[in-house]
Amino acid sequence: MKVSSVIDFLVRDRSRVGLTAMGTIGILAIASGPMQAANLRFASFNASLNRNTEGQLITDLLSAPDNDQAQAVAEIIQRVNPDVLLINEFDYVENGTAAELFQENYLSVGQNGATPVEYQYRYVAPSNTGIPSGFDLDNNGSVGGPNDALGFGLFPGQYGMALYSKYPILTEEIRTFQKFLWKDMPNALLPDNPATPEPQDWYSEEELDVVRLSSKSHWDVPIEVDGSVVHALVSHPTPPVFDGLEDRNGRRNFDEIRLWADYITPGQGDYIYDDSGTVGGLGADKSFVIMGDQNADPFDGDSYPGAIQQLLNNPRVNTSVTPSSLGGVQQASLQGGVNLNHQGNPAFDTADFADNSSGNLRVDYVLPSQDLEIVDAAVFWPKSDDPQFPLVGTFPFPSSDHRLVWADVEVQQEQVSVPEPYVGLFSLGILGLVGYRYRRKPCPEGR
Ligand SMILES: [Ca+2]
Ligand SMILES: [Ca+2]
Ligand SMILES: [Ca+2]
Repeated sequence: MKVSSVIDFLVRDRSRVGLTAMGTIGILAIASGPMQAANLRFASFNASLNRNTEGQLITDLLSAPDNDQAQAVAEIIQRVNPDVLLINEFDYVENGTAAELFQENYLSVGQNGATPVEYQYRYVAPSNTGIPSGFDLDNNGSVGGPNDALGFGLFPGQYGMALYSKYPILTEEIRTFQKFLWKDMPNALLPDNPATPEPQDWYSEEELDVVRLSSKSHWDVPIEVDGSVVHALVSHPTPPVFDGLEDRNGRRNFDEIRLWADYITPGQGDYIYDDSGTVGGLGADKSFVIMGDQNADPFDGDSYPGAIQQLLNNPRVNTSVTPSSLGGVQQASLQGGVNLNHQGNPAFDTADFADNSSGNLRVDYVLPSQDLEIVDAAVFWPKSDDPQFPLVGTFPFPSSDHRLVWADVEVQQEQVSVPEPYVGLFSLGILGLVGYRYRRKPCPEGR
């Protein structure tokens, strides 16, 4: 369209000129306005809402809205009031029934005077836990049971995950990595059977065709925040213990963490395929928050060397603020044992494990991308004289052996960008309006 005809088009009809000009001014005002930021609280909580039999979680959440443990978990969530919340150890139930019941019967009910918290958006998906592999994966001479499942579990979906959000989840763009095979990771740390001379032969060729990397699942869940998108990268790598010299769980834990490290690193994620067959990692310009119980402490415990450093030392991960608590420091001191020999700062601990084995560790993480400024962060672990201390307590725990971890991050609202050809067109619209008014001004209305 020629410039003259554009102006002609704009001035021909006065109402059209008015609307066009108003729209133009409005859009230009947004485009030239200051960048706005939304402050979002992301939280990761291994809430121990798993049960030992299939369906028990439904029974607990449905028929007993006064289940003590679920109430304590709900009150912690209400006291912290996250905008986006990952719950680890939440049994997977088809159609999200358990996640819905937990919202309705617990989160939507003010616990102990706390304000209810409403999540309009939820996501759950199947977990590898408890799915029979058909093989003797733990090499104990028999097939079956939780150790031979695709992920440790007594029934399919035990120890699953649930994601709750106050902001819209872009469901169509979710990627899951439940079925990614461990052997398909380049230079995978596949375990070795020390009794044979061949390397990395704990699993047979036939077993490697079914052995999945993720012990539960890995989800990339894009969340829309006022026009911007933040990818929640959530998972729950297997504990690096409960195995033998072959260290199959420690090695799997390392590679489960590595999947996200490669996923966010430009050029490193090309081998990764999701459950719908799409290949590749996360774009270098994408914002993300990695959340989950990674079952790896930077200094203490039994994880494979460097496991969590794959994320903590990744240049794309923002570690400017480490979530901390006063209660973690106090409990490490009170509980003693191996805690006294730990290298890590107990203020960063997120789990209260037995003090004659691993002791209290930092295993739960909320790790934003570098472009998301961390405004504040903490571990919900009050000191023993705090009125909220009974929510976390000491063993046997009223809620969970893990503590909720949160971080407040600033998400820049997407600047409204007008494609250049349209900027030109809108500018012409204003010129047209000016010209129209200039020409019309001396003339009486209705001529
Ligand atoms: Ca077995
Ligand atoms: Ca061997
Ligand atoms: Ca402890």
